[in-house]
Amino acid sequence: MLTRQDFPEGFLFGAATSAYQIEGSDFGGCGPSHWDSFAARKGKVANGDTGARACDHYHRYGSDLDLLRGLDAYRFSTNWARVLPDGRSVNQAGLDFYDRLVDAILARGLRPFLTLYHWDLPAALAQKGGWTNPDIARWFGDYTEVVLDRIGDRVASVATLNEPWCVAWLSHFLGQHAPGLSDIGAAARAMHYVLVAHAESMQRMRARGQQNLGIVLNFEHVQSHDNTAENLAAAARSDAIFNRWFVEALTKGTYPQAALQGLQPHLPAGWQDDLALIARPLDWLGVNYYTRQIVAADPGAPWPATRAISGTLPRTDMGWEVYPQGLGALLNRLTDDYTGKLPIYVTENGMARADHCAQGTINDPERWRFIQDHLAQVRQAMQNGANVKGYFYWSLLDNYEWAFGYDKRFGLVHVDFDTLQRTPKQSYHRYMAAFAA
Ligand code: IFM
Repeated sequence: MLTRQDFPEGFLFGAATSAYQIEGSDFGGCGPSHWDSFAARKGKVANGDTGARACDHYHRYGSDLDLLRGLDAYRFSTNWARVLPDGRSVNQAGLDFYDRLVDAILARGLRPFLTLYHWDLPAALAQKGGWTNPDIARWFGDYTEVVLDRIGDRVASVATLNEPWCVAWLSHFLGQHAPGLSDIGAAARAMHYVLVAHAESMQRMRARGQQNLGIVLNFEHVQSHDNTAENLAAAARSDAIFNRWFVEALTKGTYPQAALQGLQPHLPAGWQDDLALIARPLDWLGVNYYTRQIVAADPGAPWPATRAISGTLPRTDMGWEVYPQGLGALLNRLTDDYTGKLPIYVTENGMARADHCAQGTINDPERWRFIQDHLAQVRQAMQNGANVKGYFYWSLLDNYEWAFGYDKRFGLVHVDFDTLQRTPKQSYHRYMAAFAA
């Protein structure tokens, strides 16, 4: 079994959450976000669930943070719609909440790892086109400054955005997340503007002297179904859109050709001029990793004309194959091809499981195996030269799993969504025994 001793001095162990998924957006003057509008549309979110109450972390953050005592760091986000309910005017109660939250994180000896955007776009900004409107960069820059004016003096690190692929492609092309579009033009604009918004936020933070700035990207291990030329090319397109688009722009100032093939005609005029700013240096890169994807060509489908092939590995409750080797391969690929010595944090990794609480006990050995197997890959990648500095389990609590509502449980800690009772799972006890200082 791997424990803290198997990792270098200073390697951080933590857990991650996000605002909309746990806080409860009914409280404290939070405004409506595009997730509230999306969930109100029939069939978009399981049971029509929203984050209105979620885990009621807004009121229970103190005892929730107590659960993390002994770990090194806590990754959390601020809700844009709580801070600026109409997208422009400040909700002081929202900032007061994050002020208390950061103090409470520090009081428990944890480093606050802030993410500025984890998908809770104010509905008022979504109505103006959200991530497809070029003004999003200025809006996001202004929001960045409002948040950091209040808590920037105490956070250990700041990520601009969580998972821009989800913000852009999953939400505007695949239609599975808010705003639920299936429009290649909107998707291409969002793929670009999300990076322009990152660049604007970074520039504002650099100008204020804010330290330790990064972005969190999601990656999957992409494999071709077989060695035919069509399927290899389809896998390359998928890899370019999912894995390469963002990291290549951020580290090299280019977009991959295999993705430009389909996206270039829809990009805004002058997009090339933004790349120099997008590629300004990061202090670290956040890597979220959960699974692999097997890809084949689908000639009848619109570009990128790919389809997913079902693999044969054991799956989590999300239906995602468990493929730890993909994390090791990814960390080495990123190091070799993009990041070099840049510090990397595994900012999310975890599994959903249909956990049931029986007399106050939840035994989830598969989750502990999942964590151990992925950490073994992290360790191996570090031995091969990857500069990995920390690992955050997703997630501390069972929470609002977006389009799946409350049906999928990723937490180390079980939440009963009727009573809101928290019950640490077996994996929580093992995680703390192995990795808490
Ligand atoms: O719950 C999400 C999180 O918000 C972003 N990354 C993936 C997780 C599991 O789907």
